Amino acid sequence: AGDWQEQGPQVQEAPPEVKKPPLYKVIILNDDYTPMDFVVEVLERFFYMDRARATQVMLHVHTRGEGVCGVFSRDVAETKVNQVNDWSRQHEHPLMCTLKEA
Ligand code: TYC
Repeated sequence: AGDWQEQGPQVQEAPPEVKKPPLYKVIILNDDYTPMDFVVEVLERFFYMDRARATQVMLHVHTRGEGVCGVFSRDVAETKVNQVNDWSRQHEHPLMCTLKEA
């Protein structure tokens, strides 16, 4: 008696020890100036899309205003956003990428 290991079913189940980390969507925004080819190349380079998928996402963004490039941990999502925005600025395009909690 008193040994917790013998209490079996009476012992209350512990809450889950580890919460899943929140996920973030990386969103790409439309603008009037960035060339379509450049957007397709960004999606291939930073999000590993094939040409068909990258073209589909680019056209979705072009017609709808924004679109999801992928869903990642916060660290990875922030890195992708910075990489895309830096790359676009280096190439003097106004293309904008941002984060949204998934
Ligand atoms: N709207 C741009 C054009 O007509 C193309 C474009 C697509 C720009 C997607 C940004 O995220 C974007 N050249």
